[in-house]
Amino acid sequence: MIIDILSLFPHYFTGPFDESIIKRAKENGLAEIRLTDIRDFSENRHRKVDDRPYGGGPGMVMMAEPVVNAIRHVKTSEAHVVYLSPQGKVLTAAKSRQLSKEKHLILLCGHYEGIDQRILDLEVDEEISIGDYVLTNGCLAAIVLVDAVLRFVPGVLGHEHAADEDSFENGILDCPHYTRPEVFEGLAVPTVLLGGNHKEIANWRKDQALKKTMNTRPDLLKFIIKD
Ligand code: 4HQ
Repeated sequence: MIIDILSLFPHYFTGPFDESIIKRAKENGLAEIRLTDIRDFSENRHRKVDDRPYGGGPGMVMMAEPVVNAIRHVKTSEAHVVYLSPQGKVLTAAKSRQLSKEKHLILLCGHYEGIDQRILDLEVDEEISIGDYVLTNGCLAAIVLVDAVLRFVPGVLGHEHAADEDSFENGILDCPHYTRPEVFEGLAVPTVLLGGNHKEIANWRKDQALKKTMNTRPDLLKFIIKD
C-alpha cells in the first residue's frame, strides 16, 4: 500500500512512523509512506499557502491552488483521497478495514481554520474525522488513521489473525487480559484462565467483554443481536 501524506509539517510524522509495527511494515515493503510539504506547491514568491476567509471571521484558510497542485502531483488513477477534519464521518474499525484494501491512499492534513471548500469539491473522495474534538492540525489525525488502517493490511501484525480478535471486531469491547504473576499485590488472576478449559475460557471472555461494553459503551450494544 502506498500512502501519501500532504501537510505543512512533514516532520511531524518521522517519530511515529519510525518505531515499532509501522517501522517494520515499511521495512518489509507492506507500506510505503511518502511525505509531501504542501508549501512546495505554492506559486507565491513568499510560499504563502493560506489567506483570510471570505465573509470575515477568525483564523486563516488554506488556499485552493497549492493544495490542489500538491494532490494532483501525487494522484494516480487508483488513488483514494481523504481529508481529515471534524466535519467528516467518524473513523471506525470497519472503515479502517475498508481503507486497508486501497492500493493508494492520499491523506490531506489541514491546518488553521480549514481548507477552501473547492479543494473538497474538486479532489477529495472522502472526509474522515478521528473523533468529536478539535485538534491543532490534521497531522495527528492522519497518524491515527494510518495506524488503524495498517493493522488490517495482511502481514503488518505478526500473528495474522491478531486484528480479528481485538475490540470492535465483534461489535463490542475487548475482555480483560492477564499475564504472570498469578497474584499481584493481593489480586489473583481469575481461576478460569488457569484451568486450560478452552470452552470455559471463551465463555468467560465473551461474558466479561459484554459486561464491560454494557457498562462503558452501551451505545455499541444497540444494534447487535448475536449468539
Ligand atoms: N482537525 N479529525 C482542524 C481535527 C480533526 C479531527 C483537523 C482540526 C483539520 C483544519 N481531524 N483542522 N477531529 O480536529 O480529523
